[in-house]
Amino acid sequence: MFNKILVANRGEIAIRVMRACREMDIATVAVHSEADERALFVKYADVAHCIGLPPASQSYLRIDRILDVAEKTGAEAIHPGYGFLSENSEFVRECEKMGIAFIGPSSESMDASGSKIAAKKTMGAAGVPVIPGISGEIEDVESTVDSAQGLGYPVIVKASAGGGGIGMKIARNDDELRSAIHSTQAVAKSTFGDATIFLEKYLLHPRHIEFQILADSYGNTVHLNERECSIQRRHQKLIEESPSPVMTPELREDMGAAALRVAKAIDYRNAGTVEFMYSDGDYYFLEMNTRLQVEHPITEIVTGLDIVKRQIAIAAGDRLDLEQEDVGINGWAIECRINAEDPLNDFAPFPGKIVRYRSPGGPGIRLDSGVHTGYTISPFYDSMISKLISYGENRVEAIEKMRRALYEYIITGVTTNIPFHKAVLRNTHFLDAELSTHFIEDFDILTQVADVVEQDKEKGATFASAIGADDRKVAAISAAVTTYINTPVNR
Ligand code: MV4
Repeated sequence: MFNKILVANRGEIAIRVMRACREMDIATVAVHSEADERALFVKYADVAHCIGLPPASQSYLRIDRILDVAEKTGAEAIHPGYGFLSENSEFVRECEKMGIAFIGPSSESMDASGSKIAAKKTMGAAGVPVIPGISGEIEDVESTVDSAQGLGYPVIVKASAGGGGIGMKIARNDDELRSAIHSTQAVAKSTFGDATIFLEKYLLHPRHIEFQILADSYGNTVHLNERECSIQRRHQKLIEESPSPVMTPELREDMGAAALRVAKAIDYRNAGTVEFMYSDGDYYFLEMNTRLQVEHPITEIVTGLDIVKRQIAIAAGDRLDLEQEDVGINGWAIECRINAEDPLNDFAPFPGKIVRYRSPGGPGIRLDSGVHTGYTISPFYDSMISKLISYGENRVEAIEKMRRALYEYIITGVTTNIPFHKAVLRNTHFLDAELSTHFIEDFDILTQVADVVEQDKEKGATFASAIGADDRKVAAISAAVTTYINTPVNR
């Protein structure tokens, strides 16, 4: 096992990884920018090194400086977290050159999932359902328009080198398709330096369902069931849950087997996620995420497995002492991403100083965060404050616990999306698990967010009124919102 690990990330995920290290008696090295000098993850680490200026391009993305620190401190392995360098195959190759273990897949597996067209071809050949489409070289627009008619409108044009929906365009007829091809090619060229595009039949109301995978270096691969991540906004997930409300044991076995074929097709090692779109009983491979994901805690809760510890053990060459039949599902977990952003102002980021901070707790609550009273949320990085996770015996109990926790959570000084989560957690379509990637627009959630803000104000329940008050006052305010919290989930 490793003696020392460098964590090439910041915030809550850096702390999450270092917690696993501490339990495994592994020393930790933090690297940080000048903006994070006083951050919690820097204090949590055994040693910390500043690697540059606040913009990520001058610190968290500097492969040379991170590897310098690894060498200087004698770190034997690097955990990349998510974002930043976590899916950068050049970084993996540089680690390999220096004899430092990268806690993740090989650079080859990473590259194999980089090109969407190539990945789709590989997965189709491995017997994994893919969305019907056209993925030859698209050169002649008119012949492409002809073949799109065979597919049937609407179609979606995507960039092969793309991700996160960048450049994607939907077309409902020939004219729209002609302009979509040109526009996606232009965006793909300017964003990724690669104008290669492909076409797919556009699914109208898909759900986003993903499978967590663990694979060791000896060909042992298991999946840790699914997460449903349909509630998102501009490809930014906001609420995830595990298991998925649409899952049946048969579908899980089928999709789980497909996810394992995906992992095997690219000789995958370590933790990864296979994303699918699901619509009316059919599912299709979307992409493979070759990293630990933000929403991994809900899987940890329902499976009882520590994914980060498993990642470290796999990277150290341990065997996965786990068979598929050992992986169970115990209860239900929901994650709400708490962001410093204003849902009523187009979800604009709201960086600033947290004046008052009181975290929720009690039975069925896990909070992964890297902030505290007096902490300043920097405009240089993403606006996530914490991940609030609730769990119970079933979905109803997980919802009740989440509602309670959302009303216990006090964050003042910055605007947060807590009212958004309160609105969703009482929306009847959410309660009925009627989810899709268009959930927010389809069910007019933003109007309900405005209602929540208004009602909380009327009841004095926003907690803003509790600034400077003692905890007894806070408790009294809590009591004022029990009506909301106790609205029956089963109607
Ligand atoms: C789609 C789709 C519907 N039909 N492809 C968005 C991110 C990119 N990786 C793929 N995406 C989509 N591809 C077809 N053929 C709808 C989306 C999509 C989406 C997918 C997963 C999670 C959230 C999403 C939000 C909007 C659109």
